[in-house]
Amino acid sequence: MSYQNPIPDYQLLADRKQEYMKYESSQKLTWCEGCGNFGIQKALERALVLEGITTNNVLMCFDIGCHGNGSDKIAGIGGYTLHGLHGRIISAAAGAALANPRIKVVAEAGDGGTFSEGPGHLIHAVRSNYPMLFILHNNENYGLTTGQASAMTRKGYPMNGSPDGVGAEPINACDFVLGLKPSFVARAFSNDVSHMTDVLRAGLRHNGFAFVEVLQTCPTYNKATPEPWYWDKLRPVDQIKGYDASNLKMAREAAQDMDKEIKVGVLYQDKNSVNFLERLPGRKGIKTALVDEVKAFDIAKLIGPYR
Ligand SMILES: Cc1ncc(C[n+]2csc(CCOP(=O)(O)OP(=O)(O)O)c2C)c(N)n1
Repeated sequence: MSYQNPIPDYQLLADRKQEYMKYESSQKLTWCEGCGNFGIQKALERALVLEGITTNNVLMCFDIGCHGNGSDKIAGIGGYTLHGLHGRIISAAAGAALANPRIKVVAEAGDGGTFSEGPGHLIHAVRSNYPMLFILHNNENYGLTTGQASAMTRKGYPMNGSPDGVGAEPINACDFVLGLKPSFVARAFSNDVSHMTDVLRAGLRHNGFAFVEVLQTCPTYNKATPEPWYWDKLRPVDQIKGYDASNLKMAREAAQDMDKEIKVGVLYQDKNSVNFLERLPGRKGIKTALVDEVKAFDIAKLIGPYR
């Protein structure tokens, strides 16, 4: 390990043990041994509890994939989860976030779903600045369907279905999103739970679309970058003298290098971010949420003749 972890807020977590236990589920987690999803789930649970967000005040949305198998194994008591279609979870989560801004919306998806099936949804969520936290589980492959190459797989690395490797360069997720003038971009490592907890806490507090890429170990299918490969390269930006997370140009430079040094932490944040709902002229001065304004409407007469 090349740097010192911040000391996590153990006392506060201990004080809130009852809340924490509500996020724990008695169901068996079926991820492979050493899978980074365990760490991501733990960090998210801790971040929610430390931010004082109870299970009935959050909607957790999952895409299809290995990470999505966590959807029925979190928030076991009184929590709300949604398991969507592959590559489409951002749009479903955004709808929920806009309909009821009083709840916190968190969406999670793999690199396959996000950057092959659903990049259009990601692009417009960033531009629109929907109020939600999005966690990209980047294990550099399609995990659930047993290790095919994704848009994040390293060039030339043999995978199931492409034994000679793919010829295309992988997409750098943070650099891609930073090119869209986002309001929040961060990166973390799945096996550094305390650092990731801090990053997710910052994302939960952000007013707008908070994009967090988690570099996720996948010992079963991604042999190119095993756990020690990451530890040797991680560099938290808050330990870099003069690093300014409000400077988009600096953030892009920091995001680009993924071989010599991998920058982690909040790479970029616009602290004056104005979210999608706040920007809508038609919603100015309206105190109610869209869910309060929905009225019951009897459609029986409309469908009557076709029953
Ligand atoms: C539109 C669509 N395309 C393909 C599939 C088949 N499929 C299900 S899971 C999966 C792989 C998921 O990979 P990723 O999104 O990276 O998540 P991971 O399993 O690695 O967490 C695929 C291709 C699908 N369910 N829906």
